[in-house]
Parts: sequence; structure tokens; C-alpha cells
Amino acid sequence: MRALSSYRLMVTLSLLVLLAVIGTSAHAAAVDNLLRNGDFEDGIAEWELRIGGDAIAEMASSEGEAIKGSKSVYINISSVAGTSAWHLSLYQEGHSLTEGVTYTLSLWAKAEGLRPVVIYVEQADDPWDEYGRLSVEANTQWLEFWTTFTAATTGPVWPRIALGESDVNIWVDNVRFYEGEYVEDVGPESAVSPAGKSATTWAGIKKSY
Ligand SMILES: [Ca+2]
Ligand SMILES: [Ca+2]
Repeated sequence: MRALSSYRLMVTLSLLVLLAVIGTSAHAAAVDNLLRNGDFEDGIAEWELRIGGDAIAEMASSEGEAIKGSKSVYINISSVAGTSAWHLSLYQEGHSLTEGVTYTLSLWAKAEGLRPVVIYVEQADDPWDEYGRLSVEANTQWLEFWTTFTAATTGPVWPRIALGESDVNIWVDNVRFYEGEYVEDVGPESAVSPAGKSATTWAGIKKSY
């Protein structure tokens, strides 16, 4: 009787360990982020804010808002009068694509109100093709947005977060650019509801609670 109880205990413990391992691996998904300082814990280092047209804006490190770590980037937009989405964009230099490889660009954003955000990866030379272009709406909660595409050519690119369609200020955190399909970010418990999917590009939105 005692031997049977021990056996049952061992089986139960083994199952618990197995479940723990499965649970851990499902939540510990880490990607090889091609971006530098994607989590903005090093302030705004490595990031550029393109300001074109008549846009008036500036970016700064924010210690008051973050979805990962303790900092994010805050983009204070005074005016987007006379601009297009691409006139005002957060981006990073020094990246390239390899033809035939699938990439995902994802980010977390929180705004001071509803506002459009356009994310894509732009070829950094003629003909300036765009990959994975996705228009989403940020709001006052932290949301994760992502777009996945397969590169048609090899060459330098700029991962872009275009903000020229609204002067509503916004925080951005944990931007990731990596090879492969979307991998759930390591973070708070969340629900996933993909927004759309096509043959080569799909995108989604994840709410954080
Ligand atoms: Ca951060
Ligand atoms: Ca503003």
C-alpha cells in the first residue's frame, strides 16, 4: 500500500514537473532581436525621429511608462499639419533584409488618445519598396502590434513606425525586429486576437491587461 502511494506520488510529481516545463517554454519565447536598444532601457540611443513636411515633434526617454523594463520612448507631437504618415517616423539605421527570408516587426504602443500608427520596413535605396505595411490604431492602453512579411530582395532597410497622421502623443516600447513568424512577447498575461492574414503578410494586435 505504501509502495503504491509512493508510486502515485512520483507519477503526480512527474506530471507537475512536465506541466511546469511546458508552461515555462510557452512563456519564455525569446527572439534574436535585430534592433539595438529595442526596449529603450538605454534611453533613446540608436533611434532616430524623422521629421519632414511641416511636422513639429520631439522624442524623449520616458521613465513613467513602460511595458518592458522601466523606460519607453515618448514622442511629443505638436503638429502634423501638412504632413503624410511617413513624414514623422521613429526608425533605426543599420538593418538589411535577405531575399526569401521571413521577418516580423512588432512593437508595443500606448497613446494619450485614439490615433493611427503605420508600421512597415522600408527599403533604404531606390525603389524604396515597403514591406509588411500595416495601419493600426493605438489607444490609451499598452497594445502590441506586429507585421510579418517575406523579403523579395536583399539590401538595406529602415524599420519604421510612422506617426504623421495625428498629433496625439504616444509611447512606444519593446520594438522587436526578427527573422521568422510572430513570437509572443514575454510580458504580462494577455489575450491574442489576430486582426488579419494574407498569403505573405499577416498582422495582429495583442492587448495587455
Ligand atoms: Ca522599456
Ligand atoms: Ca500632441
